[in-house]
Amino acid sequence: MHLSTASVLILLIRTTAYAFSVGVNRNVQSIQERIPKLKNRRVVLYSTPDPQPPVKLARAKPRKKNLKTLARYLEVESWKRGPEASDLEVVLRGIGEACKQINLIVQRAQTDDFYGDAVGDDGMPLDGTNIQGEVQQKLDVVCNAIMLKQFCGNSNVIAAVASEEEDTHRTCCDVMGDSAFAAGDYVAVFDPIDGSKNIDASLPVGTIFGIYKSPPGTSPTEQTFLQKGSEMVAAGYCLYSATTILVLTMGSGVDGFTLDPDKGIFLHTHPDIRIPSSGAIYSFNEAYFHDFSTPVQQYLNSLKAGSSSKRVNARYIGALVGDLHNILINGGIYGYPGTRTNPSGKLRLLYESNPMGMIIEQAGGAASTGCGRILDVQPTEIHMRVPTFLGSTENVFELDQFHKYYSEEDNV
Ligand code: AHM
Ligand code: MG
Repeated sequence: MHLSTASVLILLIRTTAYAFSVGVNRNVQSIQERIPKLKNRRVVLYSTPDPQPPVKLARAKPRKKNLKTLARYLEVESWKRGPEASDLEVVLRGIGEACKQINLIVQRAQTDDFYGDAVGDDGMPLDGTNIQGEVQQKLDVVCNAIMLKQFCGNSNVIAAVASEEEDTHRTCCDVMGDSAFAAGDYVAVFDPIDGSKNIDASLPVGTIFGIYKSPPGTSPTEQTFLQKGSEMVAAGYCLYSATTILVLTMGSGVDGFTLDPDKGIFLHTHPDIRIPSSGAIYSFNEAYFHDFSTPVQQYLNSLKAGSSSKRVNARYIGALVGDLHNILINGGIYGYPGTRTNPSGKLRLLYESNPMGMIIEQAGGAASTGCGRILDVQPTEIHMRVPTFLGSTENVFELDQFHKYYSEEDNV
């Protein structure tokens, strides 16, 4: 029999390995003889590993932080602030519930059909509305209905509402179809689902709201809603993003509450939010650059040219709540300026710029039209628009200086 060199080599390796294993196993016996504790144990020093049972993946069980719930926070605040805050406590608690419902709808937007007109099981159009989700409706209509129901039906605090989704303001009697809902001392403004175009691409969207006092003893008219933002008693937003967070102010500081996905409750994760006094982020839709006014163009150019003290970063989600939350946490400036075709810009004063302005100011930042404080603008109609710049004080101040300088130059 003729053996090749390779075969000889393999034979040699196998023999050596066997001899080694025999040697090692003898060694094991001698070790066991010398260490009585090991006598009846299986000791393996050299062998191929036994097949292991499949690894059980432990379910990630994070330890919960010890955080206050939104309900508890509101309870304590209302105790600290007195009767007016007790009214707000009920309303803000209801907003928390509405945000939870809208959050679920946003999460189901890709898998459930919320589009098109309401239809019944037979596919025929329905004229009624059903906010429970059994009936297919447009997503913004469903979210609007949720907010209406929470504001008007949850308590007797709110007397009337104005929404981005409604042509005019509505009394709570009208919303609920019942004259029993006429008694509230407050009115609410809201945008149920801002940036809803983002939903198709699974990007962030948000809900924005503001609350005003209604003159006592009168039933609210359109005039009741045309109060300056500085008169607001509470404002907030809910961001539906990587986490769902509710940020609110009752006129002394800003607090944030993250929705705990396991417990389904908002927890006080962001006590006393303060915006950095300056920041690197600028958040503008620069696609409209050539349509912006000269001061805004010059400001943006100066940022990019690095003439500002810090290096800048552009971020634009296209949903005010998402963009502004980023600025609130990290610092910088959000801007939706007027354009040559729309000199007042796109954002609505009552239920977008004012509530966001109040939040930003309460967190230590600034809210400007470029030519003055947003919260000082006298509204003339419910859906009025206003150029909007919100963010860190130093950034907004710098933008305002460009407006001042260029308007002075125009007047020379
Ligand atoms: P909407 O209320 O119709 O959703 O529009 C408001 C949104 C804001 O959230 C966002 O900042 C802005 O529109 C984005 O507009 P644009 O696409 O023109 O940049
Ligand atoms: Mg909007």
